[in-house]
Order: sequence, then C-alpha cells, then structure tokens
Amino acid sequence: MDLKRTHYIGNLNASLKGQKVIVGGWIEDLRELGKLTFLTLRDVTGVAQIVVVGEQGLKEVKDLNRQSVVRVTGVVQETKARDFPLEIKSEKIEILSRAVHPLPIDPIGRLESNIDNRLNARALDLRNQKTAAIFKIRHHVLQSIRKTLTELGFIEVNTPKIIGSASEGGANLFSLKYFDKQAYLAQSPQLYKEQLTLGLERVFEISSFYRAEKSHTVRHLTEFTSVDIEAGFMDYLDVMQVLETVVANVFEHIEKNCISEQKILGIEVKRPKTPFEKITYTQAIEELGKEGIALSQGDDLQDSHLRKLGEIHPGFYFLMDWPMKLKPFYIHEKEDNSFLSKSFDLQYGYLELSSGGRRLHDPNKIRARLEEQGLNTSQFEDHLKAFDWGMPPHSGWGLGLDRLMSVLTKIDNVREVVLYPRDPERLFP
Ligand code: AMO
Repeated sequence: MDLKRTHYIGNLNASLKGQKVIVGGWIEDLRELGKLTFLTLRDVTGVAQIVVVGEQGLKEVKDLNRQSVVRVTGVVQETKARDFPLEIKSEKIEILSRAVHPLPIDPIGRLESNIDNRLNARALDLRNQKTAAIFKIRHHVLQSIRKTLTELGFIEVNTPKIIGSASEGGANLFSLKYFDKQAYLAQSPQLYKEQLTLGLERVFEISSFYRAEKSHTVRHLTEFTSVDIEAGFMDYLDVMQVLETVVANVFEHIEKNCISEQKILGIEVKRPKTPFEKITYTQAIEELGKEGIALSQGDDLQDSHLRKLGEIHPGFYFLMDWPMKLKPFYIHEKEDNSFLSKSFDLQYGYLELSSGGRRLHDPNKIRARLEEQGLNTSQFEDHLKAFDWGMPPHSGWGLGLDRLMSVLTKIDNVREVVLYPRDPERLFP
C-alpha cells in the first residue's frame, strides 16, 4: 500500500491548478448532489473539497463512514464552493482505514460533548479543530520557553522521577514499591535542580511531576507539567525577571505564530504589559483588610482570599515576601527581617502560576529548618552533602505549564489543555 502524499492540504494553492496531486486524510463530510459526490477531507494542515464524478469507485466511497482515512489522487481545479478556494477532481480514491459508525463523540464539534466523554475518546477528540489548536499552541509554548531560557544561558536537564525521599516535604507523595525498597514519584525536581547549580550554574527542566492530592478543582492534577529553573549567583528578584521574560515571550510568540489557532479558539493573545506588578504579602493582607477580610501576619491566603485579590489585580502580578513559616524548608529568609522570606508566587488574578525564591545554601540552616518543619533530616543527608562541596547562592522557580496554558487559551479547566489528564478519579485512557 503506497502511503505517499505529494501535498499537505494546507499547501494547495492556485498555482497548482490543472496539476495532479495526491492528498490523504480523514473524511469529515460526504454529500451527494446529482451525479456528483462531494467529500470534505481534512489532514493536520487543513481541509479540502474533493469532487467525485460518475460511477467509478463511487459505491465504495458512499458506504464509507465519516473519519475513515483515504488517499485521493486527483487534479486541482477551480470551485464554485463558497468555503473552499479550490477543489480536487478525484481520479482515484484508496481506502486506508475505516472508522466505525457511530463514533463515541462527534469530532467535528457540531454536537458538543462533555469533557468526560471527550477525554474518554481523546485521540478522536483531537480531530476537533478546537482541541487540535490547543495542542498546537502548547507545542509553540514549549518551543518559546526553551528558546528564551537557552538564550539566557540555562541548560536543559532531566532529573529522576523515581526518588528515595521527598523533594517537597512529606505530604502528597505517591509511594511505590521499588523491588525491596520504598520509593516515591518526584513532586518536583527541587533538590536536584539546586544541586546542579554547583556544576552547571543555570539549569532548567520541563517535565511531569506527581502530587497525591485529592483535589477536585479545575487547576489541580495528580500529574502535572512543570517548568523549573535554578540559577547560581542569582537572587530572587533576578529569577523573577527571568520568569517575567519567559511568560511575556510566550504570549508574544503565540500572538505572532499561532494566528489561525487563535481564530479557531476565538481568543486574542497579546504580549502582557511588563514589568508585572509586585505586591508583598503584607500589602496583600492590608488590601484584604480594607475589603473586610481580617487576617493576621502569618496567616496563609485561602482560595477565597486569592479570589478577592484577583478582583483587585486581574492580570499578572507577583505576590512576594511571604512569611517564612508558610514556605518550604529550602527557602531563604529576608536579611532585614527573618520573619519574612525571599519568596514569590506569580499570580494571574486568583490563579497561582508559579512559585519560587532564593534558597538557603548553608547546610546547617537547612537542617535547622527541616527540624522546625518536623521533617527527618537523615533522609536529606545525601542531598545536603552537596552543600559542603561549594554550593553557590542560588534561586529558582517552578511554573505550572498546564495552568499557564489555561490562562493563555482562556480555558478554565486544566484537563482541557492536557492530553491525558490524571486526577484522583481519572487513570484511563
Ligand atoms: P509549587 O508546589 O508551588 O512549587 O509548584 C509550582 C507550580 O506548579 C504548579 N502546580 C500544579 N499544577 C497542577 N496541578 C497540581 N497539583 C500542581 N501543583 C503545583 C502550580 C505551582 O505554582 N519546588 C517549588 C518551586 C520552586 O520553588 O522552584 C514547587 O514545586 O502552577
């Protein structure tokens, strides 16, 4: 069976009129008008009208279900159809793969399917142009992030996902049997990325990480994709600048490179105004106080508080200088106020997109903080060894890629922007 195509459908143009071409794709629609049959054929680049004249091969084609895969040999010609600039007059139609009828969801999207049915038939859901557009954008987002970080001198690394002790403290760990030992799935590359600043100075990783959280929200998954950086010789304000550049460049890249995808999704992506606003935790508490929400220094901000802050600050903003007691053991205190930390979250309205900060690099301070947080220091000794080998002062952040995608595409549920999302209920497909 010959599978070669001479053209992607998206590359057909007026200069090809009168020429023979071979295209291939999925049948989206099939209509008969007198002696003519019109097929709508889609490949990953676009959609074309195919005209089948006369009886040759017609019976077979008429019996085909939508979403069956065919290869068409034919001649490019002018068309009277309103929706197509050209059409192909078919000479030969080869059936490569048959689809069943009925399909579990309508992949054209004329009949809306709910998210669960769509996820259950995710491969087919990608034939819906809206869904495909999301994942084409996701590809561009990843490209843009890699480009920006590489230009800023960061080296892409891969750290282990099967680990022997918690990277983010005790909670939310998936544990698994590792032969006769106990192992865990990494919650983040935190400890490794810090160690790597010793040898490579600036590193980044884009990977899946795992949290055993029974959260049923539109922003939590048990497996999520994180963009992580860590940089020696940078303080927290420096890595906040890197984060702002990464995010603003993503928006600019999508604005310029994903024009048809934006149209399909009905969105308009624009580079956000920089610099992003910076508000401190203390200011946030004051702002909430003015709204009648009484919080004391040291209180954590709950979802309802972040929602209120998001109304006051609807776009991107940094929420910084959190109390030490609310932050993980590796976060550095502020030199002029040890109650507060050199930490930040990047928010988009109510939604936390990223968190990071300056790290402790004195191993004794880290040990003290581990004890303060009730963590077992002996489990971290392997990690802490590296801090005696010339660990540079360093800072970094982790950015939730799925949440960034949700902001970018204006789609609230992160499940929509992840191919095969994992949440407490969903383990298949
Ligand atoms: P944190 O735990 O805040 O920080 O995670 C960083 C970012 O990852 C995303 N994220 C999630 N996205 C979807 N589902 C989840 N369950 C989930 N958990 C986290 C969020 C969040 O802002 N090691 C630190 C980062 C650092 O300091 O470098 C960390 O993991 O967008």
